Amino acid sequence: MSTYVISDIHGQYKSFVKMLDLIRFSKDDTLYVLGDVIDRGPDGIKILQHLMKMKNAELFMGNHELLMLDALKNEFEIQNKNRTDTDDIDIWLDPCNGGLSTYNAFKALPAAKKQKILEYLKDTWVAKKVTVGKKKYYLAHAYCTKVKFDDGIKFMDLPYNDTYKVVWTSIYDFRYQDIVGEKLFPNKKYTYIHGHTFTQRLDCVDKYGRGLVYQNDDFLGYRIYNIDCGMALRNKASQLGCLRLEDERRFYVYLEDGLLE
Ligand SMILES: [Mn+2]
Repeated sequence: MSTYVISDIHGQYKSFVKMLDLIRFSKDDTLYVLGDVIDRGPDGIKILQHLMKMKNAELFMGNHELLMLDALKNEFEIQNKNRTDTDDIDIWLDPCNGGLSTYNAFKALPAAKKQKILEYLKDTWVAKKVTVGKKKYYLAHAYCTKVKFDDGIKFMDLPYNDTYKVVWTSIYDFRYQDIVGEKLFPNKKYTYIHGHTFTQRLDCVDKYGRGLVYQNDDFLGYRIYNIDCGMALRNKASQLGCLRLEDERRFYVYLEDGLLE
């Protein structure tokens, strides 16, 4: 019975399946997926559908899932070429966000399957507290919410702007902003685990330049892990990282197929 956390799979289905193999994921284990399952890589929808079938996997909202939900509010307009309010879909499909592969796969699905996916995305966690042994963890895609909650808070239960802040804020950019005096996270007893900012940006790499899980036991006074090892880059430095909470062991699958070069 182990607890695993992964993040930022970004459409790389094969790497995701390899990771489940590597950790020998079983029905007695729990998998927390901290968002950004979709976009950039080819198979985001396939990963979502896989997760939907897993009883012991829980998805968190990432900024890419939020982009998708916002964009698809306008799907009817786009299909009918009646483009009056399509900013959101343009933002999602812009190459800087890489939503096109996800959008094309979604568009090809029958209406009932589309509906199930959208319902699943709306039912995701934004933040959740998990206790493993004596250790307490706080999980979210990128940041935290100042809204108080017990064990976890879902997208539907949090005001939109709060979700937006949780999924888009990089704490590493925050560091250079003038927030001295404001608490970064709510409670120092927790270890904060997030993705969103690939660890190559923090120079946390192995000898091949591949992203490694970033651990900092004193990040402005907080214990943190960043487990986004750069699948978004789609190059030879890209890895999928996974953290097992019981012993904080890290697992890696480097990206083989799906490279941009
Ligand atoms: Mn992200």
